[in-house]
Amino acid sequence: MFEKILIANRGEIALRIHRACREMGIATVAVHSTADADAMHVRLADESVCIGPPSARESYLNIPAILTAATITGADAIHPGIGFMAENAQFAEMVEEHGFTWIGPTPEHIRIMGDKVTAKQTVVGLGLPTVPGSDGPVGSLEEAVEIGQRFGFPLLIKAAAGGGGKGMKVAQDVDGLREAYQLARGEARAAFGNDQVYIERYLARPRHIEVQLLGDAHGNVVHFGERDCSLQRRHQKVLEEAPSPGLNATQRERVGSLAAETARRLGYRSAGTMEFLYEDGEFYFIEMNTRLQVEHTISEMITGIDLVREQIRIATGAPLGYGQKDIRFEGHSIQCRLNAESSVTFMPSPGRIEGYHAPGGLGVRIDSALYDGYRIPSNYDSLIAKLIVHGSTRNEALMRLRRALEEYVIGGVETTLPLHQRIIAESDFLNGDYDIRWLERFIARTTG
Ligand code: MV4
Repeated sequence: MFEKILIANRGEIALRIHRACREMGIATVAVHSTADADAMHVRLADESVCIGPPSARESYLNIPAILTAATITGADAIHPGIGFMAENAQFAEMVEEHGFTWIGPTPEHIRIMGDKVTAKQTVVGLGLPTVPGSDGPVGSLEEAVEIGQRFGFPLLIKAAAGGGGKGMKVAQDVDGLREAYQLARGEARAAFGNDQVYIERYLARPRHIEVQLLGDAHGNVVHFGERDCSLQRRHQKVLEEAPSPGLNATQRERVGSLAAETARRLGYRSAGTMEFLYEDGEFYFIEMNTRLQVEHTISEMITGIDLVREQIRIATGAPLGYGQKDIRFEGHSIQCRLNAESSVTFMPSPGRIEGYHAPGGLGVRIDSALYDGYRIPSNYDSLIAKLIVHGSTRNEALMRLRRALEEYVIGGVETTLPLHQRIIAESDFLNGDYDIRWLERFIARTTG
């Protein structure tokens, strides 16, 4: 087992990883920017190293500084957390070249899934259903028009280097396609330095269903069920739940085993997530995330398994030690992401926390690095806390969520807490009747 892990991240996820390390008797090294000198992830870690100025590019993305911090502290392994270095294949390689263990998937798997065209071609080859469309990159306008004639409209043009919704353009007809094709390529070139695009049939009202996976270095893969992440605003997830209220037991079993079987054929190692769109009873793979995710928590709540501990064990070469049949699914879990931003305009609201009371009690979990007096820097993501509830049924989880949201006090900054209160009062949400369009429509309808 590792004796010391460097956590190359900040905020709630750095704390989350620290907690798993602490339970396993592993010492932790925090890295931080000058803006985070007083951060909770630095306070709790056994050691800390300042790796640069506030700008993420010069600190949390600063490869030489992170590797130097690992060297001088004598860390055995590096956990990248979420974002920053987590899906950087070159960094994963450098970590290993410098003699540290990378707690994550192989650089090869990170690379394959980082290119959405290669990812799609790879999983199609392994038998996963995907959205009908181009078989690969679409290199010319003529080719795009030919696909339009073959598949019909509406179509969606996506950037190969995209993901997370960046660089997508909808086309309603051939004229729209000509325009969207050029626009999409231009935007992709500007955003990613790669103007490769591909085309899919546009699904109008799907749900976003993703499956949590874990693979070990011995070819074993298990899944931890699905999460419904349809409630998003501008491609940022807002509220997630597991299991999905939109699937029955047969559909649930189908998407779970499809994902696990594909990951097994890939030889996938570590934590990963396969994302699907679900419409009219069909699942379509869209992307795979080769990292831990912010919403891994709700899969932990319904299975009782610590996914970060498992990631660490797997990185040592240990086998999973259990199979799919050993994973027991119990109850329902919901996560609300609390951001330091206005719940009406969504403008960021950094500043000092004045007055902090976190809810607790049965079935309530808070993953947050907040404390009273903490100053939220303006340099990073606005996620400040995750409120996670668990209940034996969806109704029990909702009952606890309503109570916990009422109890939560985060003073001094604006947060999205009121948005969550409004969402969970809606009958569509209570009925589990929503898709990827629902939240933006709800916000438009209720805030004008
Ligand atoms: C789609 C789609 C409709 N049809 N693909 C958005 C982010 C990226 N991961 C994939 N995305 C979508 N791909 C086809 N063929 C609609 C979306 C989409 C979306 C997906 C999941 C959750 C929220 C979303 C919001 C807008 C668009």
